[in-house]
Amino acid sequence: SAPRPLRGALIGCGFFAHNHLHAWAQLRETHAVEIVALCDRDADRLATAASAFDIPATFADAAELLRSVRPDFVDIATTAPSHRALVELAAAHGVAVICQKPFAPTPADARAMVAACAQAGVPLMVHENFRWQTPLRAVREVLASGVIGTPVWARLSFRSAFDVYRAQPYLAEGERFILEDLGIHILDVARDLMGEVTRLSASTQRVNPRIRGEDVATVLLRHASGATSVVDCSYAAPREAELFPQTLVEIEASGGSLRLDAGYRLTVHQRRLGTGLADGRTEVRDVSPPLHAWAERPWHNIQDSVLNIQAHWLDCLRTGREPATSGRDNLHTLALVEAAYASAADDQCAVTPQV
Ligand code: NAD
Ligand code: 89Y
Repeated sequence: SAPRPLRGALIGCGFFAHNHLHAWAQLRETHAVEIVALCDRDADRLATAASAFDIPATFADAAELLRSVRPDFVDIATTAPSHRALVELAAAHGVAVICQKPFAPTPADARAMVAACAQAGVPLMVHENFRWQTPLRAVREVLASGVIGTPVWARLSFRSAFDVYRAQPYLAEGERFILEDLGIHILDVARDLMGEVTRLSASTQRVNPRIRGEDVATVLLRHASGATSVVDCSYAAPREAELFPQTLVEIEASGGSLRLDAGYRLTVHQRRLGTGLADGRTEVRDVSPPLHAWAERPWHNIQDSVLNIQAHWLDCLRTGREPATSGRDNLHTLALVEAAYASAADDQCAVTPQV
């Protein structure tokens, strides 16, 4: 028989939350989920989301929502300063939690949030969705299949001049910008593909004079496996073709290499071993993300990953599995962000990430 629908409530009905709501609506039939209530302190945003998604139960206060609705889980789509109070509130009500990235403004907050959920025995997932992008999942599958052997070197590159400040004006205002907002995703993907990081060094720049934080970051990572990778991101990279929001990937391995190029083109090259021949086998595939009915280019790659991570959350809630990007897991990604800022502040000294 069909499982009982899981009842979710969404807190924070701003710019990005509409993607969460579209994805929850798409998962309604396939994954038995229903968003039963919404919360935002801003009455206009609350009313807009309630009417667009036909969700009549609305609250200005998250505590009141939790008391009266008693959902199975909350999906927190607010910005980082509010995360700790909201996650701890959900834990105090014994409610499972999804929390948007960046999980917390400080490592101490993040640890406290993980501890609060562990003590309450509630699942906690950080909405760290980039590793759920269809093209990056394809890269991961190639590595897991072993066809190119053991990775020794990687480059993950996100370079753009897309005007992210229009929809997200707060990105121009913070002392920290690209590492905390976007680099956090690319560092998480580096962990996912290449394993944990033992040392890193970073250099940052601010090119756009109208923002406060850094908009260019270049990070050199040493992985526990002995592999090296370079994570580079920029929102000050005007190019003939705007690639937002594509992450380009190059990986060299013991038995071949792969490249995820612009336009979601994946090239996998296997070296021919033992034959004395220089040539090998090369396969080129289109690994474009699907364009869901509610999605729009160029955001569709990110929007599809929202659907994928939310489907993963529902599978985990039903089976009791820990989500891939649990709060505990995300402490490692946050440690890379902190280490990168520390290294950049100290003129690229090498830093060991501290979880
Ligand atoms: P936003 O400012 O547009 O929306 C946040 C909303 O939360 C606002 O409407 C605000 O009123 C509400 N809010 C804040 N504190 C609240 C509280 N205590 N109770 C109730 N409502 C509260 O922000 P956004 O651009 O939608 O970003 C939200 C988060 O999503 C950010 O952390 C951002 O980094 C993240 N984000 C993630 C991705 C991704 O791909 N994972 C993409 C874009 C944004
Ligand atoms: O906030 C950011 C994110 O998480 O993905 C892209 C973005 O919207 C702008 O950098």
